[in-house]
Amino acid sequence: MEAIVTANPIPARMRGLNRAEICDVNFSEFVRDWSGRAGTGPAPGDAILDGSALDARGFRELFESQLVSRHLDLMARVLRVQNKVFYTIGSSGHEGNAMVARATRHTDPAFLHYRSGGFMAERFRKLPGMDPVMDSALSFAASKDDPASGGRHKVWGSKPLWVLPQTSTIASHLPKAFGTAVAIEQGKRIGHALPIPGDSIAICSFGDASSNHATAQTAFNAAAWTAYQRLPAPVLFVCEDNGIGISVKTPDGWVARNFRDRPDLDYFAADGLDLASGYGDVQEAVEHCRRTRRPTFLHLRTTRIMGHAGTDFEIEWRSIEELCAVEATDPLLRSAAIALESGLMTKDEVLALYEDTRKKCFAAAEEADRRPRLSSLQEVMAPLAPYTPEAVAKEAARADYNQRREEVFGGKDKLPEKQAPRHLAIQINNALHDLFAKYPETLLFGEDVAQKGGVYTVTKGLQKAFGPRRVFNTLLDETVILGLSQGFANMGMLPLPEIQYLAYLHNAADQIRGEAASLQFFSNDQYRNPMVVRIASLGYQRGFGGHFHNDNSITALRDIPGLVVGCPSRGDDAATMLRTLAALAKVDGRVCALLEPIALYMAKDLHEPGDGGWLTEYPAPGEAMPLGEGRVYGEGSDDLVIFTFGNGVPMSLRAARRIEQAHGWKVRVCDLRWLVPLNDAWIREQAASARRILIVDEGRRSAGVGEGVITAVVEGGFGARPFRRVVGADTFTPLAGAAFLVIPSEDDIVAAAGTLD
Ligand SMILES: Cc1ncc(C[n+]2csc(CCOP(=O)(O)OP(=O)(O)O)c2C)c(N)n1
Ligand SMILES: [Mg+2]
Repeated sequence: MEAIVTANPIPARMRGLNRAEICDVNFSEFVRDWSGRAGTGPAPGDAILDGSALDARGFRELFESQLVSRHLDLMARVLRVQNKVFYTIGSSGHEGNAMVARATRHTDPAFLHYRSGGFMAERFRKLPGMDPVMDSALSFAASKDDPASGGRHKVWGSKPLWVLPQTSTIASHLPKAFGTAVAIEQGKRIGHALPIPGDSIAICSFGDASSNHATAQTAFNAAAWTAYQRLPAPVLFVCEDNGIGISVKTPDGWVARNFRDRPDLDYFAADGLDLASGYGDVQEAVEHCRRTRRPTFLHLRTTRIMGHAGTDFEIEWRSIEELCAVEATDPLLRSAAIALESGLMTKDEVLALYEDTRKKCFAAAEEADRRPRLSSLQEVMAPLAPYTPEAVAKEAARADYNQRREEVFGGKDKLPEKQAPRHLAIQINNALHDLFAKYPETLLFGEDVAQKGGVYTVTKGLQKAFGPRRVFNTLLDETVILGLSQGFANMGMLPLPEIQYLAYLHNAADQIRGEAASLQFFSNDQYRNPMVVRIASLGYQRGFGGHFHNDNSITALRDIPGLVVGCPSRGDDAATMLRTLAALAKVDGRVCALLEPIALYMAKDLHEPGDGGWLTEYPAPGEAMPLGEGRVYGEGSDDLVIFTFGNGVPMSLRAARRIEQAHGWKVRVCDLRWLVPLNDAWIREQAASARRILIVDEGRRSAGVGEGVITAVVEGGFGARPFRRVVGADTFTPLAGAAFLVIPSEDDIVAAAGTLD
């Protein structure tokens, strides 16, 4: 589109610092000064302009949505300085994204760019009785009544409108949008009752600069990888291209060049600055995505006026000529021109609508400012980690799927609880079979999990038993695995993703840290993405060396708000823990991780070769492990209490024997089992009667689990007892025998106990 306002010579008024004010005045002046020929005024069902795919009614509504979006921005700039509004990243210049909302349905799940205010306003039309102005104003004001996040963030979000609130991390929502698209199709294939119509598509919008991000690229790649195999992935990627990211310009033509010819990512372009000409192209892209179920890339031309945010004084780093030229591409000027040109509205009507919308936005903002804000820590955290212990315990112990499990295991006599004691890998495998029998909406996926049954055969037989629709290999990308998990969860399924090694979780951790674990918080618990992420973890492996297969960093999981992390050391515990994790996911929507100690997968003996001391019986359904409950070996032994987990448990039990022999002490070993959150009360209870305390933590020294245990002990008032920590070094793990130098050994435990004498 050509610039509508000529920027040369630039009048003094337009050289001002406050570009929001200038853009505001530009609109009114533009309308007042408009001197084109007005048409006769189309009827509601007529094309707004000759050749446009948009009718007059549609245009009028889109124009109104654009104005709502614009005036919310202008209001935010004014009221921010009065501390009535707390967010000024706006949608000005992007209002044409309203077309995407119009061409889609309110049941198409949407993951939106922070500039998709026009989309949001338009989507509100899809359900009767909803008010985009008030709802948005409440979010801008961080009001407790904000229907999207309950005052926790200014987000575009709505439960009834299927807009799942996004965080600020650019591009991080693309993998889950892809995941949601796949989930719509997968849900149908496994006979799962979807919460939305079966021909829905997933929509996500993002900026031009964001399209370069690794997290975005991985979603495009995964979508194309899927489509290449003729598998459906109905995701509409909407790139709102304004040519800039904060202050860095996207090279001219880069987005088109980068995406136009990508195989299996179908490219459409639309002018988001012009409703009359853009709408047909938007519609075409949407219809293509819905009909073909193929990943579709809609390149939407936008512009950015009023800076990146209220704090971005563009005039300080851009020439005034350039600024004015950009402002002249304001899509609202074009919409006003269309309204006038078509004869749909008079100048007075346009100006009245403009001012009326302004009034509504300010009135809503003032009202929102009078509403209560979050005022206590308890209120803030209420939706973060819901926990209903009784319901979880009941669900975890629910055992009404006997018939199904008999089929799965091949008859009553073959049920795992009727078999001889087995090692950890087998019991996890049995427990997974049971979860699949219990929950028909369970899916297990990851790298090598299907035919091969995982690197450690923990998932062996699952695909055979439950089919390739429920157990499948993904492409090699942890970000995508976790994006898929969020997608399946969004569609009401229970994902059990596997991360092949703990080191490779760190590679994609933001998908849990910033995304999955934050959804309940930022949606005020209206949206949940429950999952149980299984991760092969920790050191002490004799067969497979090196850092990345022995990673022992638990710290990165310890401070993720709301996450639950369990770490079983033996097979029966793993089975009952898995039941509880699945119940936490089902009942309270929690995001859970199970750290499976690789070195214990096959461990059979405890003290002597052949003693079978680390084999356990399979707990029959009906048994479950309460969240936070540890296991005590040597109840009543008080001379020394060892707190530990994972590999530390059998090591400490062996060391305990030696300590008992050397010092004559009675030793109690306490397996924490639950690492996040730590059960401080239980730790204190165990510490209360301890004469000496030892902590055996195979994780790293800094900020590891051991620090949490010590804090609980000291805060419990037991800090005066002699205590010591045996803990991994703050280092990467070397290859071969040297690996054992960096993590606690049995000798280290015995020696540390000796210092407590
Ligand atoms: C992962 C990440 N890195 C950096 C930022 C800081 N940041 C916020 S917006 C932005 C620019 C985004 O530009 P673009 O994708 O073009 O969107 P636009 O703001 O232009 O609509 C940056 C760098 C962020 N939010 N997330
Ligand atoms: Mg941009």
